[in-house]
Amino acid sequence: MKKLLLGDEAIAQGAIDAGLTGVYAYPGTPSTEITEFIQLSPLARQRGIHSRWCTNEKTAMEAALGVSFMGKRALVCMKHVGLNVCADPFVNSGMTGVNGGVVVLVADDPSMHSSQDEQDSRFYGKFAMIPTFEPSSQQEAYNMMDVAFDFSEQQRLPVLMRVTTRMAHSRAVVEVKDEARPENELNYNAVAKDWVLLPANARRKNDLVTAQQAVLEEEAEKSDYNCFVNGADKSLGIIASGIAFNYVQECFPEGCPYPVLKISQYPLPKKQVRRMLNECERVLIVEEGQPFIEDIVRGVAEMPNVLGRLTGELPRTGELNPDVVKKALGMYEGEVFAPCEDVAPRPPALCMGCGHRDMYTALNEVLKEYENPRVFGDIGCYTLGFLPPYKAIHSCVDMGASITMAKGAADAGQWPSVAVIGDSTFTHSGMTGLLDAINENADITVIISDNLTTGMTGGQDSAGTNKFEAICRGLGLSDEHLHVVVPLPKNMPEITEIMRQEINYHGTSVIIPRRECIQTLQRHLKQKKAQEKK
Ligand SMILES: Cc1ncc(C[n+]2csc(CCOP(=O)(O)OP(=O)(O)O)c2C)c(N)n1
Ligand code: SF4
Repeated sequence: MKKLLLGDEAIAQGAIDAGLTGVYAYPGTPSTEITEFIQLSPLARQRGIHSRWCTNEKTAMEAALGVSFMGKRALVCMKHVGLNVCADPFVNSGMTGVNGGVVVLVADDPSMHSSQDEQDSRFYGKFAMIPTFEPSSQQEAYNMMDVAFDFSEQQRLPVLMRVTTRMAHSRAVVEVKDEARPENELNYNAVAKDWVLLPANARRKNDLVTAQQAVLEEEAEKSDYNCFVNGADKSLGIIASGIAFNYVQECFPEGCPYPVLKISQYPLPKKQVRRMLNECERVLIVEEGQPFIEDIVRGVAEMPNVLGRLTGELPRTGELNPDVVKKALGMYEGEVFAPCEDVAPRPPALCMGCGHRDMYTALNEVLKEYENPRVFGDIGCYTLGFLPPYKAIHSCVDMGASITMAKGAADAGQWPSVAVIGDSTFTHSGMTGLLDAINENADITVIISDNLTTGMTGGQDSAGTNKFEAICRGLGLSDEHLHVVVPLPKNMPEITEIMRQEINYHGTSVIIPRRECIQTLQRHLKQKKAQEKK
C-alpha cells in the first residue's frame, strides 16, 4: 500500500508495523510528529500501544528500557538536545544492552530552525558504542525501522536512529506493509548480571561491548544501507550520508559520473571508505550536521585529498541543500539562499491574548522599581519575552536552567533574581532546581507561567497540569510564599502587588500565573462544539 508520509510519519508507521509495544517521548521539533502519529493511529489504539507523553527524555528512555527488559519493543523519540537530558540512561544502555528491541530516534536540527545548538547525535552513538542508522529517504526510514528493531535484538544493543529536519518534515510516497508484525511476547531472558551495573558486571560488559564493535563494523560493511556505487570518472569520489545522499543524487539526474559511497549505518564501514580513498584522486564528504565522517577520514594526518566542511568546499556550519552540494562540485556559481527581497521579515511574537504577555507586562512594571534586576528565562513560548516589546529576560540556556541560574546569581549577590519558567519545562527539569533553592531558602522569585499545555511544540499535554501547587508544597515551599494568579489585564493591580511583595521577601517564593494557552483553548472549544453536535 502507498501512503504520502512525512519522514516522522514514515518512522512512526514503520515502528507500528515492526510490532511496537510503546513509544516513549518528550516533544521537541523536529521529532514531535512521530509520537503524535502513533497517538492517532487506529491500529496503535486497537493494540493498546503506549503513546502518552513522558515528563522528559530521561524518563522516556528509562521506561523504554523497562519495556525491553520484559522482552518487548520500544521506540524512544526526542530532538537532539533531548539526548543530552537522557545521556545517562542512553550511554548506560550500551552497557546493559537490551532484551526486546530498542530504537532511540533522535531528530537533529542543523541550522537551528528551532533549537539552541547544532549538535550531531552521531557522536553520541560512537561515544556510547551503540550502532547508528541514518536513513536517506522517507522510504528508507520506514523500512529501516523494522531492520533496526531486528538488529537491536540480534546484537542485544539499542540502535540510535538519527534523522535531520528535512527528513523529518518533508513528505514522500512510501510503500508500507499491509500487515503489522505482532508484538513480542513477554519474556524473562533479561539476566540481572547484565542489568545490574555494579563495577564487576559493568567491567565485563564493557569488555564485551568493546569487542563487539568489530562485529558491528562488519555488519555495517555488509549492510544494504551502505553501498558503493562505482563511477567511470575517478578524479573524484563522493561519500554521502543520510539525507545528503539524496542531495548528491539530485545534482546528477542523469546518473553520477563519480563513484559514490552511501553511508546509512555506523560504525563507519572502513573497508569501503578505504576503497574510495584508494580508487579516487580526491574524495568529497557530504554529510548533514557536523563533519563527523570527515573528521574520522581526514584524521590527524589531515589527508589533503579529503574535502568537505573542514576544508571549505562545503560550509562549516548550517544545513546543506542541493545547491550547496552543487557549488562544492563546481556545478553552480549562483548565490545560495539569496534572501528574497519581496518578503518582509516577520519576527516571531507571542500570540495576541497569550497569558505570558500579561505576566511579562506585570513583571516589567514591577522590575522598573529596582536597580539592575535580572530575569533568568527558560525554553518555551515565553522565551519570546526576550524580544520587543517586553525585552524581559536575560538568559535562556537549556530546559530548567532558569531556576538554577537565578539561584546561582542570588548566591553571587544578585537581587532581585527572578526565574521565569513554563509549566512543561518546570516538570521536565525545573523541579529539582526548585528543591535546591528551597533547601537553601535562596533569595529568588520563581514564576511558573502555567498555560496548561506544552505550547511551543504544538499544545501537547503537560505532565504537571493541576499538580503545581502540590509539587511546590511537597518540595517544602510554605503556602505564604506560593501564589496563583490569573494573568489578565484586569488583574494587573493584584499581580503586580504579589510580585512586588515576593521580590521584597528575601527567600524562595513561587508565583503561578495560570491561564490556558489561546491556541489550545480554541482547539478545545472546537472539539467541545463538535461533540455537542453529535
Ligand atoms: C531538552 C529539550 N527537550 C525538548 C525541547 C523542545 N521544547 C522547547 S520548549 C518546550 C516546551 C515548552 O513548554 P512550556 O514550558 O509549558 O512553555 P510554553 O511553550 O507552553 O509556553 C519543548 C518541549 C527542548 N528545547 N529541549
Ligand atoms: S501558542 Fe499559546 S503559549 Fe504560545 S504564544 Fe500562542 S497563546 Fe501563548
